[in-house]
This record gives sequence, C-alpha cells and structure tokens, in this order.
Amino acid sequence: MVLERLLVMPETIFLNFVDMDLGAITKYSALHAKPSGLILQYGTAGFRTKAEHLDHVMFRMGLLAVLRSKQTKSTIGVMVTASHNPEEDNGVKLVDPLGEMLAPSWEEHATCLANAEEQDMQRVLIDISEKEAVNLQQDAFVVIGRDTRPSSEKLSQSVIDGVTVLGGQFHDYGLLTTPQLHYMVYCRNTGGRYGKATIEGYYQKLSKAFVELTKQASCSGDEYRSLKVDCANGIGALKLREMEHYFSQGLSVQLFNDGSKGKLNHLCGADFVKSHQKPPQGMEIKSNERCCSFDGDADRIVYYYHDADGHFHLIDGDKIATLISSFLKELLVEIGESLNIGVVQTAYANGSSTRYLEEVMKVPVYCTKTGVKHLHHKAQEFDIGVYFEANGHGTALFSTAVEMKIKQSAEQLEDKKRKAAKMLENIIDLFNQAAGDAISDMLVIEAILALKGLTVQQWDGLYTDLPNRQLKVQVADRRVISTTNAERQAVTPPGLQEAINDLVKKYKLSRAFVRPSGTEDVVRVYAEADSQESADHLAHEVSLAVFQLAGGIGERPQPASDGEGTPH
Ligand code: 16G
Ligand code: MG
Repeated sequence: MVLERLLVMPETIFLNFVDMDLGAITKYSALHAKPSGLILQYGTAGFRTKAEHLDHVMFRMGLLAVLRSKQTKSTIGVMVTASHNPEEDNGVKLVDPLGEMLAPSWEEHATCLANAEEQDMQRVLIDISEKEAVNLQQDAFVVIGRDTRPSSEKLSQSVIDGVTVLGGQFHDYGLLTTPQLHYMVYCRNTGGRYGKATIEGYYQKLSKAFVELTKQASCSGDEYRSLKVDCANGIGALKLREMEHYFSQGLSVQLFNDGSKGKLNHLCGADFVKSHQKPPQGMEIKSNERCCSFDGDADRIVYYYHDADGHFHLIDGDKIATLISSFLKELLVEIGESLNIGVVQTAYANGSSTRYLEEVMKVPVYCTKTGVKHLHHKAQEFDIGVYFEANGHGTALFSTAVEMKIKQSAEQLEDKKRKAAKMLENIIDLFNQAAGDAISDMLVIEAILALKGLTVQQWDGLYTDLPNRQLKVQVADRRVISTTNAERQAVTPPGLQEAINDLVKKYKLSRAFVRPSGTEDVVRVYAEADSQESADHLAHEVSLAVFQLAGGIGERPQPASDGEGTPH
C-alpha cells in the first residue's frame, strides 16, 4: 500500500519519503507492538494510563517528536510522567519549542498515531508528514526527561527507539521534573538567552535570583527561613535535595515523603492535600509552621498550616496567584510603570479570590477552560500575566518588552525605584516562563513572604475561601455534556443549564458548574455557597440533575462525604 502511494506522489514528496527508512520503522515498531484494539486519547496533559499499556505509545511519540522537530526546526521535548496519578500509571507528553504544550492539531496527530493498528502505522506517519508539510531532510533534535516511576526508565528508552529510527538526534536528561524539561526546551530554542540548558544552569539561574532577592528582606528571623516540603515521594525530592545548597543562604527546606519509603502520590502530594483538605501522611506539623506539597512531577504546589487550635488551613493556587499579583503590582507602582497585569483563572477558582482580585486589588481577572495550556496562552496576552489553577498549577509570564524595560530601569532609575526594579528583575528570572513549576513558585512565594514580612496566617487572611464541594458523576458518554463561557455553562444536554440555574438560586453566594473531565471518564461537578452544608447540598443536587439529564450510569449520586469525589 505504501508503494502504491509513493508512485502517485509528486517528485519532491517522493524524494522526501525516501528519507524515512520504512523497513527499519516496521521492524522497530514490531518490537513496540500496539495491543490490538487499545484506544487512547491525547488528553489535557498527554497520554495517561496503566504503564503496561504504554510501550507502543512511547515509541510512536518518539517518532512524532522527530516530525514536529523537523517541522518547527526546533528542539522538541518528550516527558515521561503521569504527574499526580498512581505509581502504576504512566504517561507521556510532548513539549513544543518555547516550552509550551503541544499545538492542538498535533495533539490530534498524536492520538491518530497512537491508535493506528500496527499495519496502518506507517501510513498514518506519512499522512502526518504530508499534512504538516514536514521536510524529512531537516535535522531533528529531541530532549527527553522522566519522573521516578519504576516504569519510566524503560518507557523513555522506547521514546529513544522511536527518535533514533527516524534519524533524530536526542539528549536524554534522565530524571527531571516536568517543568525542568520545559525549561531545557525553552533554553535550547532561544540560543541560551533564557538560561543554560543543563540542570546546573537551572539551579544557578533560580538560586541566584532567589538569593539576591531575599538579601533585600529586612525580616530574617528563622520563621521566614524554614519550610517543610512534602515531595509526594516523587522527583521533586531528588531535585530539591540537589538544589538545596545553591539557595541555602536564603531558605532551609525540610523534605518529607522524599521517596525513601512511601509510594508515589500515595496519601501525600499536592493533589491529595488539595482534594482531601488535609495534611499529607508522614509530615508532623507544629502550629503555624509553613508547609507545602508538590505533586509527583513537581509542576503543582499548594501551601498549608495548622493554626493554634490545630485546625488545618489550605492555601491553594488562587491565594498563591493573589500573593504574587499583589506583590508585582506594588513593585510596578514603586517603579512608576503602568504595565498591564492580568490574572488568569479557571472556573474552579474560588469566588472569594476572584472578588478580592477584582474589587480590592483592582486587577483584571480572566477565566479560561481547565488545563495549563489554556491559561498559559491567555496569560501571554498581557505585559505581565499571572495564571494559576486552584489546584496549584501556575506561574507568571513577562513579555520580552517588559523584561527589557525592567532591566533598563534597574540600571537607570534612582535609589528606591532602582531597588524595586532590581527586585522585579530577580522575580522575572525566578519564575519558570516555560511552565508552572513547583520549585520556582516555592522560591518566589518564600521570597515574597520574607520581603513583605508576612506570616503564613497573614497571607491566608487576605480573604476567606467560600466553602465548596466537588463531585464526580458516571455517565454513559461524557461527551453529551458540552460547555461554553470557559466551562461555566452547559450548552448540552438540553435543560441541564436551566436545572443548574434553578438549583443555584436556592443558596446564598452560590455558583455551580459541570464539565466533562479531560483526564477521566467522568463528569465533574463543582459547587460553592456561603456554608459547607449548602455547598454540599448544591453539589449533590447538581449531580442528580447530571445523572438524570446526561445519561447517568450505575448508582445514583450520593450526598458528599468528606474528601470524596474530588478532582484532578
Ligand atoms: C491535567 C492538567 C491540569 C488540569 C487537570 C484537569 C496540565 C499540565 N494538567 O492534569 O491543568 O487541572 O488536567 O483534569 O495541563 P480534569 O479534566 O480531569 O478535571
Ligand atoms: Mg503534575
């Protein structure tokens, strides 16, 4: 069949495909054979499923990364991780030239390629090259990283097989956090201007900015300088341990769930803490001590503490975004620059955070669909775009023009203004501009708290979260639910949004929405209201409406019990 196609192709394309060693591809593909009938989707953050089903996907993503690299004439990243998911799972995602998530049309190619049966694989590969006008004679370079899962090493080897068989060059970074791989890709495609594409380059860039920044802090008591970090038994522990001595002048970190005994993401990590609203196992917390949790690949962070009465308080992505954007705004006022700052959230952002940002801080807030790529994209529209999901994914982006302006101000302005410009310059260096990064966010937060002399309680006290509840509902086909207005309104099935509107009216300060999950076969329900009881009732009632109107299967949704059914 391939020969048939080649004969009818124009000459240039014909020459092009001679550059694919189809025999070798077939041979190697057979060594990474697809279990027949298995269908997977390139979801919100790549492919994710049980590790034993992923060998062929890894090989094929190696192939795809080479095509993407040839097309963009840039280095492409491949990260092997399943983030906060259980240890038995794994996953893979491609990183585009400037550290962003893969372009949507290529996500579709990824899904087609991963699902092609063995005998169709070559055809799909050729189709993608054709559609995307890939010049196969172009060189390709792919960088690879992996998390600490037992399955990750072998799976990343399969990626390498895919890269090599298509003639791509590669560099295997081995163990890396996801944001570190994004950083490497970004550095390599910007000619080293952003930083050095090595792990030391990353440590040095961030630590230098952090140490310079915290030198300016007048409050230097121990209280500001020590932090407990739950590393989810993942890669964050390894990397933080390596990095610790680079920034120890400014901060001492005590690591928990460092992978020496516990299981990855089990009863610990950012996802566990956020969903269950309780501290991770294996961490002893004294009252008012500042603690944080990373997820399994260290691209999410949440903070928390116990108050004097032993009550647990969570400080999620929304409050992190608030702290960061208010500090940035203060610095800009000091420098006298009127740059436009925007904060980007999703529908999951607590209503109190949105209100605080808009009404108290007077910062414009925008809402996008769930998933880092949507927030990242929106944040790029501003001079300074701060984006965070409530679950702790986020960073701040600075346009190149802003970065240059600030660097100039740091040289030119007089004393006080100059100091503020210098701080901003350090903050720009400290944020990972390529992706939300738990390590980088942690250092920014620690620096801001020290500079402002804020305790964790004072930070928490900026506003009070509205009680909320999240549930999931099983339906026969979650695609029957479609949404609009950044997932805040359901368009189909008919009648669902009207039902939600009627339910919401029954409670004070209430809000609710439903959306099909991008990572699991469920519909997610979110509700918030003036009391926990109301939020729980509302979430339950909305779940029943989804069950009835969107083809619920299995047991009817039950009222929430603590920590049940929480998402991502
Ligand atoms: C993925 C996304 C995360 C999002 C979550 C939503 C990235 C790197 N990760 O984990 O941002 O919050 O999916 O999951 O984009 P859901 O669609 O199942 O609710
Ligand atoms: Mg993650």
